Amino acid sequence: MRQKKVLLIYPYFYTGIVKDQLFSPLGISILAGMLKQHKIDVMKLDCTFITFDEAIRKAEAYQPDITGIYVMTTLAKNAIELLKTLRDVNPNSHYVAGGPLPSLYPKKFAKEFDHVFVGEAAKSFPSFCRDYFEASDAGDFLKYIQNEKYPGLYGKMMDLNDVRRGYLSSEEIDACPKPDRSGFNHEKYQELCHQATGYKRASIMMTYGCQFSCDFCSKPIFGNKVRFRDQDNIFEEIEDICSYGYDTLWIADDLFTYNPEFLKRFCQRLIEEKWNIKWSCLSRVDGITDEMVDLMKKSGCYKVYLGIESGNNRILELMNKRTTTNGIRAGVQVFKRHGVDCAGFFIVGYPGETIETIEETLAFSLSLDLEESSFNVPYPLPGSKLYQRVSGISDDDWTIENETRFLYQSEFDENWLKKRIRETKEAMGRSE
Ligand code: B12
Ligand code: SF4
Repeated sequence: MRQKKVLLIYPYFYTGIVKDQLFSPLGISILAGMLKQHKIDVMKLDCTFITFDEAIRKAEAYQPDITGIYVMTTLAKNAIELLKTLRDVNPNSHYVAGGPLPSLYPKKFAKEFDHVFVGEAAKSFPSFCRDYFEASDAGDFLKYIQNEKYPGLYGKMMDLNDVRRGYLSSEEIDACPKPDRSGFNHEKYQELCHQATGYKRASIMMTYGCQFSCDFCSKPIFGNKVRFRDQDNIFEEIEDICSYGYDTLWIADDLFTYNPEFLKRFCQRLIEEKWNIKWSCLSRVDGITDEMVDLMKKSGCYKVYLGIESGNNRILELMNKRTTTNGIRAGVQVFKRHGVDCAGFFIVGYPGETIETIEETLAFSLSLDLEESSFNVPYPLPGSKLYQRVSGISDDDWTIENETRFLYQSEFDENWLKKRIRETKEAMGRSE
């Protein structure tokens, strides 16, 4: 009998706009690692450096029995276009959607796809593929599917209330094999990143989930429950990443620096085992101590990306950030004292802001003496509280990439904001 095959697609086509934030797709690598463990033939189709037509040709040549497509906000259009064309060229494949957007809108995606996976799918999707392939009658398997066996599985004939959303426990996460990073165009990823930053960075996740509830944030996959990976597993994965020629890690966790014990163990191991790699991460500004940052720096941390958001306490409260401007300043100073570069993310033009609070944010950003700042208008991400408050957003609007453009009717003038952002960035350049 012909070996059954799964195709996993990451439907992003490189636009040339982003230079330093390109990473090979981690979600489908995790699924592929697990599928291989089940002895299933799998191909990852990363569209980043190929064209739409090439993607279709590769998918057609592979003739998969199941085709899984990752979808997040900005990739929905590409995903649907690929799906429509693939249904013509590979009509017998079973089409499945997963990732942040289908997790938020399973009903909508189930209209287009044969099945949808909501949330973390590292265990459930590969089990579904295995059981589908092993079933003596695939049609019956789908007809009488026991969705409680596959957490997150949803199909249009199912009741959404029956979807059992799965969050893996730390033990389950650790039991997964390492992500399968083979076959990506690592040379191109490294070349572009090196040109832009001097580093060859790969992304990795060590902790899952975030317990905070910021007003603008959406956490459709990993939710609020924080889980930590076993550090032996993490270091095995780092070894694998280095074997592809990467010299730097971008830790994509929402709250990597939030647990001092976990952070300390990670840094100490990097130092003791002389890994000699660089790393950067996202971080909050609260709970940061000199002892922590000293270890971070000594272990190779060169930069942190901080969600600062605003320079006004009322707006920080409105955003439910649970920080204050004094706390932010203190946190930034700790990083700077130890020579860790700071990049700050700011949101300007939040519903409830005034021209004065925007000006305060811009002035605050300058006063912090950050190495890098990025200013965005609020993006009402589906799944966030902000999204529920603003209206008039259509899916077609989500084609933005690093643009200062409101996706809803705002009282603030985009051109004025663009000008003030440009001026602030120029002033930042002058002070360097
Ligand atoms: C790394 C990252 C990026 C990288 C992406 C590079 C890359 N190739 O991965 C960069 C920095 C470029 C980026 C940019 C943006 N990002 Co981003 N990013 C992340 C981040 C921090 C980690 C992603 C990751 O690797 N996760 C780890 C893997 C294991 O998780 P995963 O991919 O979700 O996969 C799991 C499931 O989704 C599922 N799954 C995944 N694929 C598939 C496929 C199938 C078939 C199935 C069944 C299941 C399945 O199984 C996996 C294992 O459980 C997430 C936040 C987060 N914590 O996940 C945000 C996140 C995905 N990004 C987000 C956003 C909004 C953006 C931007 C639009 C931001 C902006 N304003 O510019 C841009 C858009 C970029 C673009 N190209 O279109 C949102 C998406 C929200 C949404 N509702 O869609 C997230 C969730 C952050 C957030 N909370 O707001 N991002
Ligand atoms: S913005 Fe950061 S801290 Fe706030 S809820 Fe989202 S991931 Fe958590």
